[in-house]
Amino acid sequence: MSVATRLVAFGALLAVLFISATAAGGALDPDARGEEAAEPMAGGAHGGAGDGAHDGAAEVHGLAVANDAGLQLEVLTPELRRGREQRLAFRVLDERGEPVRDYDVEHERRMHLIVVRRDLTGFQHLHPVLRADGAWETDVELPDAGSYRVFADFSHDGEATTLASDVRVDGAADLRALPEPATVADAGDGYEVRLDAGAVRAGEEAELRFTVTRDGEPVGTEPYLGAGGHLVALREGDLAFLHVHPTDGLGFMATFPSPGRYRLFLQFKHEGVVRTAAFTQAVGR
Ligand SMILES: [Cu+2]
Repeated sequence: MSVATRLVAFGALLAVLFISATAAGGALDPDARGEEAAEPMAGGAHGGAGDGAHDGAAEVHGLAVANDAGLQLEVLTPELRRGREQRLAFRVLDERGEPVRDYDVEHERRMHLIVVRRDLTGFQHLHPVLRADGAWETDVELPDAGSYRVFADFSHDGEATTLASDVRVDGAADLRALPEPATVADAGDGYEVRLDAGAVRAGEEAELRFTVTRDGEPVGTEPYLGAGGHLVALREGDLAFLHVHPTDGLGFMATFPSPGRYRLFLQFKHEGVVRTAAFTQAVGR
């Protein structure tokens, strides 16, 4: 075969492949099928999600901007300036592209917004307000430049969901290495938090227990968001967001999905003020 002939033959083959791919795509596209044909696939997808829910706390969240249920996080202010208070706005769109307006109350709020820079510094936990147009907004001040991850943690139709996206803060970012694992963290104003986690292994449920002192004296913390405190755990590298379950006091059950390092942000309330202590947790095999 001459080169030209081969090219023609190859072109014809490509055309055939393209047509069959298009046909297959059409067959798989739910919009191109009748309601009946689409049903088994939708059922299968839901079955998968249901199985995932039974996997327990090892599931990771916060890696995607959209989920299987068709919900999508849209940040309306993807670019912010540093060092000044400004408006951060976002919305959650449903499968039809309409803003979700009906949220379930979880941990006393309908929306929890976690903001943290990509190097796991600058953690903030905010409670935005739902506007009449279906967007959420909150004031935020980001003192340092860099790329920030924003996690919208909420429940809709009885399903807890964490969607995430990024916002940029212009300027030269002074990115920092993750601090070494430690069992004591400074929470400011003389508050110190101690972590007792024992040996934590990937895939095994672990109890994380915190105790708070101020100037060396034990502190009895006040309820915060319907529990003894609030804990956010993020994985180093991809900032996967772990769901943790409060037990009693400042105790939490968490399952770390993989070996490596995680940053724990414990929030507690004392004398009406919410404080944050951050720990690096090493998770073994
Ligand atoms: Cu919250």
